[in-house]
Amino acid sequence: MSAEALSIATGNATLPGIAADREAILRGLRAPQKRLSPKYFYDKRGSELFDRICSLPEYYPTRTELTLLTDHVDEIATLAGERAAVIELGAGSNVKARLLLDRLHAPAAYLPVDISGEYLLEQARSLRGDFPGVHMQPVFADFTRAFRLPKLPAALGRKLVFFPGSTIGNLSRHRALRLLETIAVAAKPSGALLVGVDVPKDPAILHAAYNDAEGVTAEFNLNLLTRLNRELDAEFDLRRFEHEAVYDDERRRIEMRLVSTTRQSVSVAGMRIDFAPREHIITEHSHKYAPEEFHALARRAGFVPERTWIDAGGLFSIHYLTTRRECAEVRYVSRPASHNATLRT
Ligand code: AVJ
Repeated sequence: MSAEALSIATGNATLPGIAADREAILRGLRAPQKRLSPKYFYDKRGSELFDRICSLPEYYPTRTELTLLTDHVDEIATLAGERAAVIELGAGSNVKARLLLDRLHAPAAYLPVDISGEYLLEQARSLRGDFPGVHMQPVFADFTRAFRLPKLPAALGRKLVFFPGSTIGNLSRHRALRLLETIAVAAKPSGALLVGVDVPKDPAILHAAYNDAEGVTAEFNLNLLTRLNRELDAEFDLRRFEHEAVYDDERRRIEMRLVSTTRQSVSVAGMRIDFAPREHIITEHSHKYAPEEFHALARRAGFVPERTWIDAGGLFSIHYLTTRRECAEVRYVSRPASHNATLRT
């Protein structure tokens, strides 16, 4: 175990918290359709609530993705090759990274990138003692904006960008394309992307996943208001807002909302925000992609889809893509027989 201090590199975020985003947040709250970015969910408490969501019986993505990763990690290791540098976007909990670092072939570096600074450091610290040979450098950054990656050690193998959890689903289809383009450029010439993507499915399954019986998702959603109260000097009364999550079958996305149960005015950072009865703030979109749609998006961004793994239930997918243009064939592995039933056109 190394006693050396592990410090955070600054990607683009500097201040902890949301005070620096005051203008953007107020703009969202004053728009005709009120909205808040889901990136603000992840203060310390929000990150902890999200980890609780991940182990809920209704929330299938995390355990399905972890099973897929566990089942295919040796093939992923072969594809990634020796001395890979793993760059994880939206790192959060270190469970998946631990699995990768355990099984990759002599991984050289691990750079978790996250906007939740405190949680990022805690998770990286608990990893580093177990992987003394891996250069570890947490990066405090909002990856939806341009950020600087710290210098990587010499004699690296491939850059492997790891983007699990269907976090990409938070972005609109257009912005997902832009982010994939950025990743492709950053990973060139021989880089790869391992990305977890949620897929369209029976709306009842989706509804349950975002409206759990225990109410943890509701607490996660409402915690955003608690955070605004604490960090932006807001005065939301949490008893006058409720959680709602609806699936839009046509756009293939979940929309999470905070619904005002009454007519009310709320002061936020000195501004007055008015709510009509049942008016809502959109707090999150979670887009779902059938494999073919994701491949098309990734190709437009400059990636070549090489492998796609889907569980037998057709619930979740992980894709391994490279920035090399030579290998064109996509091989489906464990493609469920019922797969076409989950496709939307
Ligand atoms: C972290 C964006 C993948 O969309 O499923 C879980 C966040 N929100 N439950 C998702 C979330 C409500 C999650 N992502």
